[in-house]
Amino acid sequence: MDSHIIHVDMDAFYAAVEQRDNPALKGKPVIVGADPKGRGVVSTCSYEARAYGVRSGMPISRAYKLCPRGVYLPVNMSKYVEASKQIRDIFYKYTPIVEPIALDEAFLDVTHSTQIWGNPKQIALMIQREIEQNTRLTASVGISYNKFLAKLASGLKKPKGFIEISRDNFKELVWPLPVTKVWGVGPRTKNLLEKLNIKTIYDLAKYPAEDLETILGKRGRQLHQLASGQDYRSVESDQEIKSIGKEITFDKDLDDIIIIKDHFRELGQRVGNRLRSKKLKAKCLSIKIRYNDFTTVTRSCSFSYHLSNDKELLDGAVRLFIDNWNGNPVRLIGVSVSNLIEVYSEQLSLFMDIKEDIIAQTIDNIRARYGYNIINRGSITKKTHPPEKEVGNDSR
Ligand code: TTP
Ligand code: MG
Repeated sequence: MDSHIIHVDMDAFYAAVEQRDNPALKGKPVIVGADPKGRGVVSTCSYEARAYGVRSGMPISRAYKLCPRGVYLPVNMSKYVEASKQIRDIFYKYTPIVEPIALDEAFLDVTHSTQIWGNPKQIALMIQREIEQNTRLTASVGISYNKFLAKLASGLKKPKGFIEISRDNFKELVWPLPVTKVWGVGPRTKNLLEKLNIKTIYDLAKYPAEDLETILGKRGRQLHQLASGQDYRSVESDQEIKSIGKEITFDKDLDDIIIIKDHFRELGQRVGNRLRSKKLKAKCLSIKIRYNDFTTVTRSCSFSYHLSNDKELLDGAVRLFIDNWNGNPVRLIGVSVSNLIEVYSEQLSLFMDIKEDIIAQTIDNIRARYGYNIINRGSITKKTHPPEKEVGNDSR
């Protein structure tokens, strides 16, 4: 039996909250983010501002050039968190299996809710209406039989989108879309695929999976599966900590691979330390690279079992970096882990690296007693000191 997955994503979230709270802003280009005279970026903007070409993540100075008459507002996080709580309460009314992805976005598995609430479309409609009634904000929803397609569906017709991708309309709706709509296809992969004459999701689905694997490795096969409408990831309903991450913004942009790799190892180690202090293990590792032009890529890999030792985390982070760096100067990097379990609930795996677990635990014990910088792994060559602008928290 197919799963029934709903993906909900609020429309122009921060900007919509600001417009709701100040009706004078309705219908105006509203840009939420850093000071327009400073070096920061746009967090988001209203659809009216998007008509001027303003986008999330763009340097705010550029947004100001594109839309000088816009209303520029600072981020007011507590208001967005409040709205986020309200929408999550609505989700949990319809299913316990909710995977929040961001403040304004979540996956819901409603497969077992249909007996009480009606078919998935009816449930999605109720959720969409209830969000609007309770928060006076609008959401777009996507309904499908897996996560990839549900998310794709919610983004197809924003704002206030309501689209179901079924097995019947999959080819008609999905195949004509550009490959960049497939999870994990950023500008670099897009260029690579273009050289193979793959422009649409249809082109990707029709390309032999074996050839894609030869060219792109394991990811090639995964992309092929997604393009064929297959995605076997389940909605992870963990209400505990969802991810642990550390980031660092460099004082000067870096392009020396050895130094950047060292920073990845350092972050990997810090993430490992945090993970173990919370008695957690992780199955998914992600890195973030923000280039000097502010384009940002995130890449992830999954381990075959849950782990928390530094070696695999830092080796994995460095591997992901080497595989994905385009050689341009880097402004910020990050390492995070997700898909977490508590250690006591873990099934012992035959493949677990016990030796590395013991090393990591020993290092933690020494650090807990004598301070973080007293000891380091031999693989880190740079003079170790805590990154000056390290940020990052556990997120739920
Ligand atoms: P998104 O859902 O990506 O964007 P959005 O809700 O503003 O607009 P859309 O209608 O296209 O969904 O992100 C949700 C919020 O997260 C967004 O309102 C602001 C914040 N955000 C940032 O702070 N920086 C970013 O780079 C992005 C993409 C989002
Ligand atoms: Mg959104």
